[in-house]
Amino acid sequence: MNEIIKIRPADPDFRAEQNAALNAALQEDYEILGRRMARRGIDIETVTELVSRFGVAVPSWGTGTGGTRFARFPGGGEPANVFDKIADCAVINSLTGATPAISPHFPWDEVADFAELRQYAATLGLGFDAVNSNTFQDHPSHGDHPLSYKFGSLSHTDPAVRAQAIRHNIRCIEAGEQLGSKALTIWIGDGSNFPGQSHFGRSFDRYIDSVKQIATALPPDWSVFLEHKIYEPAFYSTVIQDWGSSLLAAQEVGPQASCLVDLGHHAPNVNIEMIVSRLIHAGKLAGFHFNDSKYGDDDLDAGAIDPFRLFLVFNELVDVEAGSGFAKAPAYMIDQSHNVTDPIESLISSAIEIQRAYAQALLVDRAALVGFQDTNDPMMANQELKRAFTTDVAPILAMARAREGAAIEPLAAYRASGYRQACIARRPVRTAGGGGIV
Ligand code: AFD
Ligand code: MN
Ligand code: MN
Repeated sequence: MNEIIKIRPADPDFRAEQNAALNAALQEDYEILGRRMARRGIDIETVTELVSRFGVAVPSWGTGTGGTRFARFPGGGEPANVFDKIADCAVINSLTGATPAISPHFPWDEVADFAELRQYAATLGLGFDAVNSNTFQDHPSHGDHPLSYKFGSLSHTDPAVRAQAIRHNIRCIEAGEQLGSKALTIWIGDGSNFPGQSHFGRSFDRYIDSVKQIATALPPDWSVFLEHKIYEPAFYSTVIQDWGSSLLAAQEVGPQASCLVDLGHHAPNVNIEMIVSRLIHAGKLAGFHFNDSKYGDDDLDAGAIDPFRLFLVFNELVDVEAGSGFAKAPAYMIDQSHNVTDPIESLISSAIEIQRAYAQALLVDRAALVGFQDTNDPMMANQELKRAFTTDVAPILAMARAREGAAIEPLAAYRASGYRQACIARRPVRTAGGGGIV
């Protein structure tokens, strides 16, 4: 069905060939780092093992070129359908060894036979992460959505539109069951552009009522993740605009509902790592959509702008892991828009940056940090975090990849593979278009 998958990144011999020239230097760097870490009482092998087990899901929509409100400049060889998207995800996973699952979006990724889709992904070593519903745009070519979402979906004033959006979310759960997913992520664009346009309280009540109805369709081992976003497409008020609204809603919906943190969905300068801590306290941290930003929901590559913030988020997560542990492990997913890069390269780079932040957070001496906190020593407490953050953990990441048969240098191997050129030759040309944020 998709002969492109036979192309080199998926071939272990190709990766071994690429690694051959790099193995000796890696071994040397890894040994030196191991000795440095041992002096601080950290066993490098323990960290490498944890890094190897770390996985982050790739969004199916991230494999295509994104756009801004103004334009989209299509890249070459973009995926034409969900099978192509899965093939691209398999390339990312085979080179990084860090992205074992794909997160589908409906109806964009709708197929007639979900069992076939699951099977296809499994043959490429991929599973399915959270399924995403889409009631933030209209789907005129899709029979399930005759009514418009222009004025909202789950919080719409018209019960018929709400019912249509609820039905769509339930269908997403049904599709996800066939794919082996365990969670539904709901992000809505509902909100208002003008003061007075909508009633804050009533629209929030309607949203909660709708999500409660969706939650009744969840299998017992499933979760529903509520994703907040401060603004856009609504510019005055958004129904689930912040973690407070998200938490209130999740608490009312019940134990299967929790709050998803997309790093780009906050006001500038907000302390996201503290929000993470508060959601952990409430037992309501669902997981993440990783990306980076400078001004708003920029959807830039994870770690591209502020890697220290990414590290501080992981510092909170590792703190829990090292202590009481999570009742349910947070879901890790990337959510970015690639406007000027090859999406596969951006996703490879982001997966590595996320893994890097995790590895750095594992290097924090937790007992020492607590000591500095409890004795009110801000300088040394901060130094402890900085020491972990400034440690070059690249040899750990590369060794984890080498041992898994992934690529020591994934971006270089990807470029050497000629995969994109093969896609350009085989996939239909996409025409340039108007705006479109996705
Ligand atoms: C949006 C949101 C949400 C959505 C995705 C797809 O973050 O996760 O599902 O991007 O466009 O900005
Ligand atoms: Mn998101
Ligand atoms: Mn977003």
